[in-house]
Amino acid sequence: MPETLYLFDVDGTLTPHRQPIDEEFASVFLDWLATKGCKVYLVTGSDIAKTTEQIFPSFIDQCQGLFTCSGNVFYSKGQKVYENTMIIPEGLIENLELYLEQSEWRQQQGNHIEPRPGMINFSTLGRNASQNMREAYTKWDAVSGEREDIVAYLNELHPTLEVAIGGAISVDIYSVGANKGQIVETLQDLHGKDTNMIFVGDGNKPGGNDWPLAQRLEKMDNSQWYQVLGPEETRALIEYDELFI
Ligand code: M1P
Repeated sequence: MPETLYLFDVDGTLTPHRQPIDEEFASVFLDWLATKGCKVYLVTGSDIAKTTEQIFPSFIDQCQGLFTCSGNVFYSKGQKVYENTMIIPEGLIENLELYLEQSEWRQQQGNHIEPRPGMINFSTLGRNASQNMREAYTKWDAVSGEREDIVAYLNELHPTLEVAIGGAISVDIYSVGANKGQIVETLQDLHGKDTNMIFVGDGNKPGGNDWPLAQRLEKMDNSQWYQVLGPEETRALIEYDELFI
């Protein structure tokens, strides 16, 4: 009998963007995991430092593993299993700096270009921004379409890269194929080719950072993906036992 693995994005799916998980939801989730004996993997675009600010250690320990940086780093049983490196194409950093200079968003808060293992995170607002500033930028971006413009700008200049809209204020940049979809091979190596996979994410739409994983699962008979608008919808899927193939 093939195993079923449950895969969850973090920001926007288990937690509000860059916020800790709601304690009551965490308890509902961990009860479900324990009662049903579910094998859970977390799959985030974020890095380990931010993820452990949002998801407490005993929660992570009850999962089978944690993929960070869009699948470019993998942790299991408290150990790092692998970490990919990105070869940064010539001119990319200069192109990002130029975009920043010319951006119409002028309240720039610092830490705009964040290299992570296997990827770069870019934000014209900057990762040092307060929660209020993040919310102001997200509203402005929805009207101005700045992040979609960044994607188009980089796609034009760097065809060897993929650029995805992940969280609320930034884009994630990685080499073609170094996206969340890459975790499928790792999981099949660990659990077998016929493993069933169920994925829940908030970015399962073209251009979103969950989309490559959803697309990869689409090609498998024994898998399913769910798009949510936030942690409340993820909680409802769990409470109403809606996660099945
Ligand atoms: O995991 C989703 C994203 O979460 C954060 O995005 P933002 O700060 O834009 O809300 C970032 O860590 C980003 O890399 C990540 O993809």
